[in-house]
This record gives sequence, structure tokens and C-alpha cells, in this order.
Amino acid sequence: MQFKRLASASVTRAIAYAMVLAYFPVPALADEVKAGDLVITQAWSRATPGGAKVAGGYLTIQNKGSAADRLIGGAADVADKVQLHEMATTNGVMTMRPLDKGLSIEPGKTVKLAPGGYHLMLLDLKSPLKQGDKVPVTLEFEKAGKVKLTFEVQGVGAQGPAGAGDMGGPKDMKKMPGHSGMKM
Ligand SMILES: [Cu+2]
Repeated sequence: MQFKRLASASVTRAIAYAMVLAYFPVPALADEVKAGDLVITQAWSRATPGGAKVAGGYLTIQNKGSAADRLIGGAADVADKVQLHEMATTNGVMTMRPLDKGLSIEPGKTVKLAPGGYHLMLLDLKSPLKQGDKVPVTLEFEKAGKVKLTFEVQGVGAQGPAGAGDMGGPKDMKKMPGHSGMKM
């Protein structure tokens, strides 16, 4: 029965390993940008199909300080404008609206801009985004000031940065009005 015991031990180990991986996904994007008390990671965007003139921008912002900061805007060479948006469901319909007052990053908190929620919107793209592109974007925070980042462009249907797996966002982005059909 020696073999059986060994086999089950290795299965147990494999399961434990898989669980560890599930809880601590290996970050595929090592780029970490620090600006004052803010740490920004996983900045990514999505390839634009056809002649789409808008693209979303997603990232994770951690505030390690003791005071709130606020993301108030951004700019990118590739786009005419960069806006901060919020996606919400109103009467069963997904809509989005610009956050005119910016987005507060409370001390000790991590704010995620992701499909289906807060996001940056790159408007009037000068050229389409292609998978693998690295798009420089400058964000502006009330306290941390201007912060330069690079958005790594993922595939058209990506729900998260490379290697991060399913981020739990809505499965069917194509049905969302606004992102594909928005004209501004
Ligand atoms: Cu938007």
C-alpha cells in the first residue's frame, strides 16, 4: 500500500498547489508604478475591433498612505481625450457616465478600474489598438500629480490583464451599449 499512500499524498500536494495558485495568481504584468503613496499595477487596455474610435483603460490603484487622493483625469497621445467613467446598471440597462468629480482613492484601499465598473475611456483614437501594443498614458491625481503608465493591450474580448484569468466581469461586453457604439 506504499504506492497508494504516495499517490494520494502527491494528489493532495497538487490540489494544495492549485489552491495556492488560485488565491495568488502570478502577476503577469510586473510593471508597478509608484507615485507618492500610490502604487499602480495591471494597467491594460483592449484591442479595438474594426474602426472603433474608443477603448477602455483598466488598472489597479493602491493607496498606501494615510490621506485620500483622487484620480481626476488623464491624457494619451493615441487618443484625443481620456475620460474617467463609471459603468452602472440602471433599470436593467448597462450605461456609463463620466465621473466629473474624479474617483477618490481612500487611504489603505485598493481601487480597481475594470470592465463593468470604473474605467478610463480613450476617446477619438488616432489609430486602432492592437494586441501587444504598449500605450503610454498619463494619469493625473490631485495629490500625486501626473503619473505616466503603459497600458498593455490585450485581445478584443479580454476581461483582464494577461495571465490574470477571469476577472469576474460581465461575460458579454458586446451587448453593452456605449462602448462599441459611443460617438463623442
Ligand atoms: Cu466608458
